[in-house]
Amino acid sequence: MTQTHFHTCTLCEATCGIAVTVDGDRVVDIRGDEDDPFSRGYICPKATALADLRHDPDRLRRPVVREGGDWREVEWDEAFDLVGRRLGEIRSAHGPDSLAVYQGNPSAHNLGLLTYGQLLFRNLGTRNLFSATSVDQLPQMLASYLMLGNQVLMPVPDVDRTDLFVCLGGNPAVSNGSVMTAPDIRARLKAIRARGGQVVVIDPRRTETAALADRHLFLRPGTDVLLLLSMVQVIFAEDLVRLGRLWRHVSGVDALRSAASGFPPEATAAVTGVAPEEVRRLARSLATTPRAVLYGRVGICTQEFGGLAAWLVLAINVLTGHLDEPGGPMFTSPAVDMVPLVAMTRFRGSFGRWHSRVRGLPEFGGELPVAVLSEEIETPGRGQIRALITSAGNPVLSTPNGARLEKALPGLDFMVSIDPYVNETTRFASVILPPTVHLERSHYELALANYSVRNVAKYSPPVFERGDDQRHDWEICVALAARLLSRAAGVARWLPPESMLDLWLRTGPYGLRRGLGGLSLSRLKKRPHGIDLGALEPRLPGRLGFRSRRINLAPRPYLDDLPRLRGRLTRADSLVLIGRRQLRSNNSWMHNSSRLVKGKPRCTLLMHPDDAASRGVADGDRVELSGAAGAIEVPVEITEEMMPGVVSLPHGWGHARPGVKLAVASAHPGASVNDVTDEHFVDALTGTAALSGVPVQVKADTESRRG
Ligand SMILES: Nc1nc2c(c(=O)[nH]1)N[C@H]1C(S)=C(S)[C@@H](COP(=O)(O)OP(=O)(O)OC[C@H]3O[C@@H](n4cnc5c(=O)[nH]c(N)nc54)[C@H](O)[C@@H]3O)O[C@H]1N2
Ligand SMILES: Nc1nc2c(c(=O)[nH]1)N[C@H]1C(S)=C(S)[C@@H](COP(=O)(O)OP(=O)(O)OC[C@H]3O[C@@H](n4cnc5c(=O)[nH]c(N)nc54)[C@H](O)[C@@H]3O)O[C@H]1N2
Ligand code: SF4
Ligand SMILES: [Mo]
Repeated sequence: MTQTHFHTCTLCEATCGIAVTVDGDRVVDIRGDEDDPFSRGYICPKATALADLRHDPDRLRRPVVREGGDWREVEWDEAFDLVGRRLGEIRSAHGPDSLAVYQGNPSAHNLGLLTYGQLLFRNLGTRNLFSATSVDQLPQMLASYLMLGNQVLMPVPDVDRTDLFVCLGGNPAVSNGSVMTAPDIRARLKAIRARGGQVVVIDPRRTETAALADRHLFLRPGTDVLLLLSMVQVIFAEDLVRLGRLWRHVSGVDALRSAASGFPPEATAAVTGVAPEEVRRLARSLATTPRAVLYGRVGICTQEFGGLAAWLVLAINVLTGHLDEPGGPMFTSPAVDMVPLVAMTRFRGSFGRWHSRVRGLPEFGGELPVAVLSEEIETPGRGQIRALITSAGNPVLSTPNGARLEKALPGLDFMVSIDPYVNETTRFASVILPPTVHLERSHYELALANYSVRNVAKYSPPVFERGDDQRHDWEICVALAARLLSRAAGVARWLPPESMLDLWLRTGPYGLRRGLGGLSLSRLKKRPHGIDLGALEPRLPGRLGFRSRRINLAPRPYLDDLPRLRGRLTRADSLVLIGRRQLRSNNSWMHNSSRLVKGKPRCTLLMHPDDAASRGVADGDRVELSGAAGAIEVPVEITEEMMPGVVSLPHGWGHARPGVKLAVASAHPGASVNDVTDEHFVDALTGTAALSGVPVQVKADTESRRG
């Protein structure tokens, strides 16, 4: 007997509805849920791999303890007691900062980790909290904090109503959109052009999104800040500033004008590669198109001037009057609304409250940049990290100079990983606590519903009930909290995260108290395909975090960072590296699904024909790619889609490492780009890793070519 259940794919931010057909405890089919009002049946090839995750023989189902080179299965309570005892001992002997935490990307979709995970990790009392934020969206959160007064108040492009979508450092046609939850983004981008609007892509590679666009401009990696300053200069010089409805609430206009005045397009074109007339055209069309949005994403964040670039993207949207207007960057009205939930708390944001011990990089939102993790483990002294908890992360493959981290991890006194796999990172753990996987737990998109192009709400119960021998992420976190947090120790019974969700729904904007459908968990459960709560609506100035109800266009930390640009204007790197995402790949952790890795090897270095010719490299050759941190060997694909002087390699590969228990991934290993990226190459303002624009060399590998 087969049965069909409705759920949501969370492998990326698009949150597509899925219909999962099961026979007993097997998945027999996963397809798009035609009745999901948001995704309307759309899925990409990754959704079906959720079945592979469920059935993967390599996946751990019970806790394991490392014994020499081997793993021994233990009972859950034995594992929890061991972890509680060892972490407790280390904390007593060396203080709370001797414990560190790294939280990875899948945490963002995980109700249990967003509730009890946060509760556990944030209350350990350590300053050594790390996450994927500092290899990702940190600069965008900082801009929201410094300019709008709340780090979670990040705007979302209103793609469905815009007439001009300018995409800087994002490739939504492949990533399926980020800080822009929008199932079937390709169709939404095509619709812009179909209604007479325009899509413009600015990217060092002519991407899959560029293929859908009216125009593509090449830009030298890491120079967005100069392009953006020139656009600001033009907007002021040509009298194109239109603050619109929010004019009373905007401060810092003059300071922004003078900050940009020294950067006319003629002064930056040689460095950015964008011609002055293109900069002017871009600034004018953004300023004069009534419904327009400048969208910046991971490419503008993970680079040397990520902080400044994220500031200027938001500032330009304000200057041109598009922020919080239909077709512009807007704010959501989600059923569980993070903005008021965090407004009165520390989660509203913080910056530079403390600095990392060894290198002095700043805290942001209670976390330190992960680029300092290795040195904080290696460097003796007070506050040295001696124990590490990783949760839903794989920093050996996903953070700069992973090779150094991989050498540092064995030096820890203790490490515990909450993760279903023995992978490149967790193989160093003393104990691995494997949670249930996606289809085995309930789902509500607590965080990402705040960054969605429509207001939507959806709850899915688990497709499969967890086995008695399994634990959810939240149960693991609760068990550890009971052993590690004194305040928590007295609490005998914990409520499941659903209870918190229900409370938030009921007290939220659509909850019982305010009428309007009276949303609650039980009402949501009756609508298994989800509920559409309508298009985005103007939310400012009400949501601004500053008591003054102001948007600050010129926060001090940015102005103080500008002098650093002088060095950039005079530097010329001969060859720089950028990343690349691929439709069948999901960061580092879905390569154990045969259906996603089959076909040609994908961990290839893209290179422009001129760069290849000058190095004597032919298509398909294996080359040595080296940077400050180290060297790897990869095959080359020669293509004119690359800007000359720029090469591109995807991240998340490099599975041929001893001890990794991923049979399929290890047979399609690729090499890790983060063995080449440099942990010292960061945005000095924010500490965000500069994974783009990394200076590299490529050498023809004559040995392997012969072989
Ligand atoms: N060079 C370069 N490096 C990059 C990037 C880049 O563009 N270029 N991108 C960066 C970005 S944007 C990100 S977000 C990071 C991602 O970096 P990470 O978050 O560190 O890495 P992931 O590959 O997402 O690893 C996810 C881990 O979570 C586990 N996992 C999956 N689901 C669950 C779950 O439900 N519960 C638990 N407990 N564990 C689970 C998986 O087995 C895997 O070990 O990589 C960054 N690194
Ligand atoms: N299929 C798939 N989808 C994913 C993921 C995945 O691994 N695979 N990862 C998910 C995650 S964790 C995230 S954070 C999102 C990210 O979503 P996006 O931000 O859309 O990510 P990318 O596809 O990496 O796009 C970044 C773009 O920036 C360009 N770029 C690089 N350097 C620069 C620069 O200096 N300036 C400019 N202007 N552009 C530059 C790159 O060429 C690339 O086209 O994707 C998510 N979706
Ligand atoms: S685009 Fe693909 S990976 Fe992303 S949520 Fe939809 S089906 Fe899942
Ligand atoms: Mo990410």
